Amino acid sequence: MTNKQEQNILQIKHVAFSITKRIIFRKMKTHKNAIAFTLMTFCCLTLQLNAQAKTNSDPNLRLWYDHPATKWVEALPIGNGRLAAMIYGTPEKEELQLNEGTVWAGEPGNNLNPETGKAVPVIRKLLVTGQYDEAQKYANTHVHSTDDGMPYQPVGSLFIEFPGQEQYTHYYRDLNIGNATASVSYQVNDVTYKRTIFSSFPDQVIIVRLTANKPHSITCNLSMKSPQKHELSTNKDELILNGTTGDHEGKKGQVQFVSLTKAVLSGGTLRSDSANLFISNADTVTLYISIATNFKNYCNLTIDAEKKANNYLTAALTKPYDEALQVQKKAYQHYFDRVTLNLGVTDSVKNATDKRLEQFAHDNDPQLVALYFQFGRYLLISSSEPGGQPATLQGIWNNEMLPPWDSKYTININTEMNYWPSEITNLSEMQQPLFSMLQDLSVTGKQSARETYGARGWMTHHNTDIWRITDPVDGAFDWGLWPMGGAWLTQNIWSHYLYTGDKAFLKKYLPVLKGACQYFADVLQPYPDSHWLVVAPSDSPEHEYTYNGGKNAAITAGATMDNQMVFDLFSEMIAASHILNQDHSFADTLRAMGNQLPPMQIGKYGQLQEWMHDWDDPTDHHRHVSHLYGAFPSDQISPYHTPQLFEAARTSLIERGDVSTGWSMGWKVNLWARFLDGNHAYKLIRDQLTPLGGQEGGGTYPNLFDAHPPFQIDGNFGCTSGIADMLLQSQDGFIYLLPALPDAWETGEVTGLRAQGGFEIKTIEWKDGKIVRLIIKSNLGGNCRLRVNNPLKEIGGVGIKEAKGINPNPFFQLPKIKEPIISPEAKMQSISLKKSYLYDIPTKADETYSFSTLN
Ligand code: FUC
Repeated sequence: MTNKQEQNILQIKHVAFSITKRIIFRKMKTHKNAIAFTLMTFCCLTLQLNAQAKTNSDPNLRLWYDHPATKWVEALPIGNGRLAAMIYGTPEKEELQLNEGTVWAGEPGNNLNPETGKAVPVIRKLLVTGQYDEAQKYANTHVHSTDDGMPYQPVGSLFIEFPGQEQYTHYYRDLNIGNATASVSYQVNDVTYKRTIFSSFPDQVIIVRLTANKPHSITCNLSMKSPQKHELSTNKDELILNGTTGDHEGKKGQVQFVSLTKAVLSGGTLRSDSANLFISNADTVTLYISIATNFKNYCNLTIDAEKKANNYLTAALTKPYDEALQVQKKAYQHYFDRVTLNLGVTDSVKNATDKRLEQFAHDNDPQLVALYFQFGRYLLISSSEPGGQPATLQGIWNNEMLPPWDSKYTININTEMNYWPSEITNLSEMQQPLFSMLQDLSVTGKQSARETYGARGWMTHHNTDIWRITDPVDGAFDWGLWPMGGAWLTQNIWSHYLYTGDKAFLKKYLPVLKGACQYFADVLQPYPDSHWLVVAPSDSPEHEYTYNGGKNAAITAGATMDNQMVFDLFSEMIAASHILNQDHSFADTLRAMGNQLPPMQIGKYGQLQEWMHDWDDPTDHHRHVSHLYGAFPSDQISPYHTPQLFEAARTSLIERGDVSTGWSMGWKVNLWARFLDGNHAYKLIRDQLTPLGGQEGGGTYPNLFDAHPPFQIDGNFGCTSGIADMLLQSQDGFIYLLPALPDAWETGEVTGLRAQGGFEIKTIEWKDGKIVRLIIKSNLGGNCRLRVNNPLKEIGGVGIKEAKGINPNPFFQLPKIKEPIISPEAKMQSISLKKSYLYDIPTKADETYSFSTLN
């Protein structure tokens, strides 16, 4: 059966299932029919099994290569949110470069320097009197924290040498993202060797299985290397590495880690010396790699690392290999199988992944986009599991002691971008580590709020790390004195609520949201000659402006992005207070202050102004497009509700250009989706899926890691989110299906995406750009307002009607955006929107609704 046939059968089963389920539900309501329930459970199981069989065997869910990796960015990543490896797949010497999520340099402690607190009032005064350049110079000399954050660091590498295997044939290696296993196979002297490697979430170990198709064929030596301070030893069949992380910028490396590699043989013999294991003539070898550290939380390093590593290992050894593989697949597929994407398959799919990437600009290879999309989901599951640390700048994969930007959390775009795909691509649980970090920051960030700014609540600047530092990093300059980290990160609390309707979650995190608001309620400053309140000092991330005919500064008061973010933050707290019926008087204060935030402004080129003054330069291609936060990820700029701002934001994006750093292109895919221009969004995907070196700026490495360059994982996540946003949006008061479909994807199917209001878009199938089949599950009930580009009819007659007025569903309420101030020089054009149809469907919780095209 071809993959296409397999998918068709699955689709037919989906329809059959939803119809059967509807009939059965009706029956259950009237007769409480037990037989019907059994039948439904059977249907559910059959479907689940089919979906699983599909992802297990789908050849389109593989990154594969016909040669070993020679560079780190060719190696293939596995991970369970805590334990990760990069696999090179070299026959004669395998390398597994190992990471554990809590192996960071340094020790607990914040990075406050009292000098910053003293400098803030001086900088503020210079800013409000228009002395920007002077404010910048003063900040540059006076803002220096005690440290600039600690680097995330590697554990080391496990090497498996296979003497005499330098000459091989029939080489193949892959990463199957359908079941999260990597494999390598090749032939030496008529013997076929195979390696299967995975990082198990249920068992918390990495397992390497070595097999050969002839008995007694596996002879190999195991050793380890680490760039950390470490000691190597062995204990019979176990290779042991004890290490301590690096000192950095005055902080002592205090994370102790233990790596245990246990070899289990069938057949053959094993001997060891002080630092190596030697295996001879085995039939199969299974290696269990267990790593643990003394890290308990950001302020506590009291875990017994050796005991923890031993406990994981002992427990893992009780399970037969096949069972360990099955439980890992099941745990992974629980998340991964929720979404499928089919954009069509061409012959290009037969080529190795690196060849496809090279040819993507010239080939018709829609499946590479689907693979890249699913790879983003794979990376999020593998680097951000509940209970672990949030995905860093490189996810969880890093081989350097001093990685780029320390591979820490850059929170003026990059960490937020990591989580953009989480809700829409049905991986809501993967946000848990981020929420947990927010809770930590709401404690450590109180110190910065109080001591650096004299404010209540909590705050953080543009970087943090595992110790949850909150004061400026790398000086003031174009980046450091940006007090908005808390404001941006907390948006995820609200969007999680909008997607899930989880009130208990909202209640739990309300203190975090409230603390972030308290800080801004205390620090907003009156803007001269106006009634406005603004954030000062701040910057529009990493971007300088030129004023007074040639002076430069980045430090500013009232950057557009800050106004937008404080507006969101306050609106969210006001809404949360209403939903949870608490903090009403604080909400009133925020309402009054929110009314004094400046409106967005449209400058002389018709652009959305990035700053309070019309300083924008239309020839500037800076990678950050911070003022467009209002269009994505926020919902303040809309073609339907704020058309002038929509047009201005679009003009700004056109002027910024397309090709840029990897993550910048990822952001632009989302923005072009929000501007309802599928072809432009697709152009950005092409730019991003360009091998590095093929253009100025970023692109993609052979292992599909995003290239800033260097590797940053944010671009992977940004583009994954953008692809989803081209197919589904729900921020604008309705659910828009296929809002930005490019001509290149005229036929396809996506299953399992999520929308605000607890709607799961079980299936959208389209042909020639038109939806032909649609299945939506309502988890919370309520009005489902749909916008579609072709007319639909509901199957089952629950009542689809043309939508009118404001959407009554509480998850789709839009805050009122102030009218923009428009420069008299701006030549505004009115926007023209594609014809679309707006429907209302009343839904009940846990019911599924099917639609087809209206011919
Ligand atoms: C921001 C960006 C850089 C880089 C760094 C990690 O500072 O401006 O381009 O991505 O984060």
